[in-house]
Amino acid sequence: MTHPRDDAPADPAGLRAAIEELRRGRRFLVVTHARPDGDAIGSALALAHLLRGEGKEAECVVDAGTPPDLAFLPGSAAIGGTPAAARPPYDAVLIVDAAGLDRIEGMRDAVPTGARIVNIDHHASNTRFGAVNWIEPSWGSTGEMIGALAREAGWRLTREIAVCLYVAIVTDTGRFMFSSTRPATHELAAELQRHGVDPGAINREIWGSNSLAELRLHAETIRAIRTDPTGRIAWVVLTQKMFEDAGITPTESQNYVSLVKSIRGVEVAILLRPLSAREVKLSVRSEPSCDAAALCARFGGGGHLRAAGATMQMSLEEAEVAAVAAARDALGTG
Ligand SMILES: [Mn+2]
Repeated sequence: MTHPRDDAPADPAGLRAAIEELRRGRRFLVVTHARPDGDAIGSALALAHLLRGEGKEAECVVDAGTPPDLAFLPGSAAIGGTPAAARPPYDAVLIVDAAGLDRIEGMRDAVPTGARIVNIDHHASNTRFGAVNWIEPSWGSTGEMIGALAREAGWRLTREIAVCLYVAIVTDTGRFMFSSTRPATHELAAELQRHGVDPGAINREIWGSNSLAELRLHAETIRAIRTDPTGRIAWVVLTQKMFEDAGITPTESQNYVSLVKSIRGVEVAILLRPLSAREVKLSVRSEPSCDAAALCARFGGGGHLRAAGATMQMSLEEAEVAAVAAARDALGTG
């Protein structure tokens, strides 16, 4: 089986427009989605490092700052966690890995009114909220987009940039194992390794740094998995109490939904955890028989065909019923 050439962007005009914007400006604000994962923080930092390498100013703000488990990324300590950390004016605000402007949540206040927004993202559900939009829905990570941008612009990679991009890519492609992984993904990873990335060291930082408490929470999560009678839908509800008992703060990178998805025969895996009394974070992973982004869109969210999420405005109990019913609908087993 041969693969078509896959390294060309689907939206070359978007890429060119983004580069033009970055070449023209001198001062930039870089923002990404709330509760950031490795792709969000890695892409934002890599873009900021690239711009600084070109003699420009780039500040990063992210809602609540860098999660502790990604604090090893070069430059993460300088990321602002509140809108007040932004110091306008900016020539453009660069928003990465966010499907909609609402996804940056509290950092909307950091974006000056009337700011020129450059939207760089790989979610099919992206709402094209920027003055410039570059969207690559078939690419597995925003990190791959930043890598392609650097190459197209002829900007030099440093070890710092390579580490940030590698973490973005390795996390969002499920360690190069999701179906979104392209030959070009591996080619970029190889280039990043040649720029000083140590894959073993990154593996230890991300997947080999569990505390015993985190592993115990894994065990609790597995214990709490429920399945529907067909065995095609599995879900888990993580309660505040489970986190409190374990003494753990929830973060996006814990990725418990993959544990649920790993059960043979499961086509839709659902993870629910409370954000507040009437706000529940929904995460969905699916087989091609279910469009995860469409499922999450029913609750105001979005994402990718096989990995998506939403913030459900209801109680945890209501969210469980609604999410499982939506999965049954999606599979036609309702
Ligand atoms: Mn991403």
